[in-house]
Amino acid sequence: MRSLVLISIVVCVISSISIVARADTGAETHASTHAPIAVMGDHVHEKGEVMISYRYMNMDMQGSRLGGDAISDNTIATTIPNRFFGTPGQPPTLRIVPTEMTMEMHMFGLMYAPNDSVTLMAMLNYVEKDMTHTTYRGGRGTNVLGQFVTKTKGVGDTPLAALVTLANSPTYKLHGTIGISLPTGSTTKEDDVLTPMGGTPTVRLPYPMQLGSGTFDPIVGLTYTGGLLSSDTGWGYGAQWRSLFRIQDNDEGYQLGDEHNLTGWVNYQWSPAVSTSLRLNYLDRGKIDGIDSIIVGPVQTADPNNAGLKQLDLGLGVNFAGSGSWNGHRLSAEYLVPLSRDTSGVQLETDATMYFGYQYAF
Ligand SMILES: [Cu+2]
Repeated sequence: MRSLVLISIVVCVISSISIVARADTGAETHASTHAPIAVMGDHVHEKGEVMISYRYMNMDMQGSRLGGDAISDNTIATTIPNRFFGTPGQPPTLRIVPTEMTMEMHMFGLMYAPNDSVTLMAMLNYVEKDMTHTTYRGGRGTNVLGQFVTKTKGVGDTPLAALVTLANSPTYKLHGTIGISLPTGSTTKEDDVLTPMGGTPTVRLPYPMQLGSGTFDPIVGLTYTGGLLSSDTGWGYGAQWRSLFRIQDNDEGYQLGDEHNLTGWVNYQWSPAVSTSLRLNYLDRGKIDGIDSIIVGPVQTADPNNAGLKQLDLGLGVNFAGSGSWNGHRLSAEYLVPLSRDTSGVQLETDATMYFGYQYAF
């Protein structure tokens, strides 16, 4: 994770030097006209314009949390009840404790504006997840039997959206988002686990390790950008509301929780080629409704109640916009750290999320 941040910083610095060196040819694109890179569907295009983009995300989670407080692995293993206790072979408490998770996502985006008031966008996501666990020996006590890692990778869900311009004045812009997330991500991924009795069966992995929702999920949102829209240096700002609704159960018998995202940012454009940003992001994710009867185990992630989350993140970002022969090219990075987290039940906690993006409009 640390090396990734360093690599990103180095790439950004090198690119900024090359882009700034070309800036004297007269910039047509401005660094601050886009939101920080982790904000999706933040801008619209003019008639006939196409944009391709690639974003990389790395989310790092370590240690667990119950509500607003950290909880130790030993406490989970000895005190948190196992909802499956009573079925054969299930211990009374959660004897398998996730200790760490990394989620990486490669996002390939396409935007196209058939006219000046509508921009269409699609995103193809490739997801890789791995989760490390500690298995405690038998039904009680704090003796550790061993550790194991489960891994999944593949295509995630595919959002399609139309961004509709509602206002386009010299001082601010406003557009609405309406779309749908297609269930292209798997909900039936399996891997080997280590049980408290020492078995290593192949099982369907718990909810956070699956790649998609299994449902068609409507997306709605509203994005406002203001301040600096044409001058070379100065402040800009923006805000976005975006919600993803779950309106049906998937084939496995459950639906993931709705996701509501509210974010606001300010950015300062140092030159047409470079801007930096500060952002607050609030995520409210509901708990899972229903249950996949195949997902059973003495582990927090197998309980649909351990899925709701309210989290406030602070994001630091940088945007570079090319000019001259690099006009239309953008390079961006954003680093998010949580300011507050409140989980429903026991969950791994997010420690940091890194985004890196490249965009090219023509
Ligand atoms: Cu675009």
